[in-house]
Amino acid sequence: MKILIAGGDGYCGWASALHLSARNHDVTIIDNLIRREWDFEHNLNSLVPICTIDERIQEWFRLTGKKIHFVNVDVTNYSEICKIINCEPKFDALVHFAQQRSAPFSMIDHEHAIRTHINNTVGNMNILWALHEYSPNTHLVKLGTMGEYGTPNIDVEEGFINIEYNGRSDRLPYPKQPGSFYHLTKVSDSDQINFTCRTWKLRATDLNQGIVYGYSTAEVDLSPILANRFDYDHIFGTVLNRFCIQAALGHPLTVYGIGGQTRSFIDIRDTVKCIEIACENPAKLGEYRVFNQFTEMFSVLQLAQLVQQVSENQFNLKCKIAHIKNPRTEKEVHYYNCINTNLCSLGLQPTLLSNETIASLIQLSTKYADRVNLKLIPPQVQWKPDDEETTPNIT
Ligand code: NAD
Ligand code: USQ
Repeated sequence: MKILIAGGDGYCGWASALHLSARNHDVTIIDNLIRREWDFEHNLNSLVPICTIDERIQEWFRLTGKKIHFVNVDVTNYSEICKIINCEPKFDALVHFAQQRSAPFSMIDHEHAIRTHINNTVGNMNILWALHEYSPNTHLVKLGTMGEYGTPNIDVEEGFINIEYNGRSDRLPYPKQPGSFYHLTKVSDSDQINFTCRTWKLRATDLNQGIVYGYSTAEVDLSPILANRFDYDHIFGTVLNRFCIQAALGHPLTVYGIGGQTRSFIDIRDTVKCIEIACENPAKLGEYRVFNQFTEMFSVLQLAQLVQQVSENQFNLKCKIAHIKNPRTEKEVHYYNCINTNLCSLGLQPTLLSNETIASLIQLSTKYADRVNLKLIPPQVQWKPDDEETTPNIT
């Protein structure tokens, strides 16, 4: 298949581009490399050093003889995105990763919220318009997020829920309760995509992905020049990756509040498989389908305890769990049960979180420990109002 990967220089996008190219798909990456600029602007760095996109692509060609094309395109620039989507032969699938993806980044201040909103919402709408105008057969595979649903007191279905009301029934979009301006943009994207599938008969798969953890994939591991980013900072670092890095450094694990916040998780090795499955099993014309892309659910405290056990038992590292004041407005104890049958029924065989994976992340972190700026670990973006009750320090 001819596949366009928007955001292919990022954590999920780079691993997916390599995975699809390895399976003989004809891959083109578009990315405006803005994530590298945001890192620079906020003094952040990936734990693992990453090469330029040109070096990465050359190395992939050198090792495999497979060509990945790269074009520097900003998806918020409509004429640029139209030019790409209109080129012949048309793309079979467009995988859209190209967004500002950090909840804390979107909550820093008014300017960061607006930047996130414009980047994500305009970018998504440009892609939909360009597909409508130039390539309505191309299957849009869009990265959404499990955080669109929030933490309702009922099971979370895959995108839609059957409702009975006043003696009538319908299958309606599942109610959304996002927890940050970033997550809100994803809700808006889902509405836009659903609308354009109904109205213009586009075809799309909305992948509501859980929190991604891990580093290794078969392709990324082939060479240090193919290295992927691995974020540990308080803005882009996600919880399990952060805990593994903190354990390697002997830093207390930063559980926000009680740690009963339960979320959905997926190993990056499964992310790339899910993208392959979605591309190779396209939605029908006019169909908007939603897959919940995660394999397991854990509370933050459960993860901290797992990382603590592995660091103490396998590495003899002293590992403390620190319950620090939660900077976010979110429930710390709640019901959480999400359905994820769609991808499994198309063949996904989940890679479950293992002690080996945690150990490999601790080892990776130890290798690059001297690159860590400890000041980037404690949370600095606060969106819980100051007068709200705070959690006691129960280390
Ligand atoms: P990332 O920041 O590592 O990569 C995003 C890439 O998109 C970057 O290379 C960036 O330069 C590019 N980009 C951003 N705005 C762009 C624009 N306007 N034009 C062109 N390129 C642009 O993020 P990631 O972790 O790889 O996440 C990728 C997608 O997956 C995001 O949409 C994110 O919301 C979603 N997702 C990620 C996770 C996770 O845990 N990492 C979980 C669920 C969903
Ligand atoms: N948390 C801690 N300690 C930390 C970091 C986070 O306790 O050091 C807690 C947070 O309070 C939150 C949970 O862990 O309850 C998850 O936080 P996170 O930063 O790992 O993930 P989140 O902000 O939800 O965002 C990440 C990605 C985003 C993606 C989302 C998937 O950055 O792109 O959309 O995961 S989901 O959470 O399913 O919406």
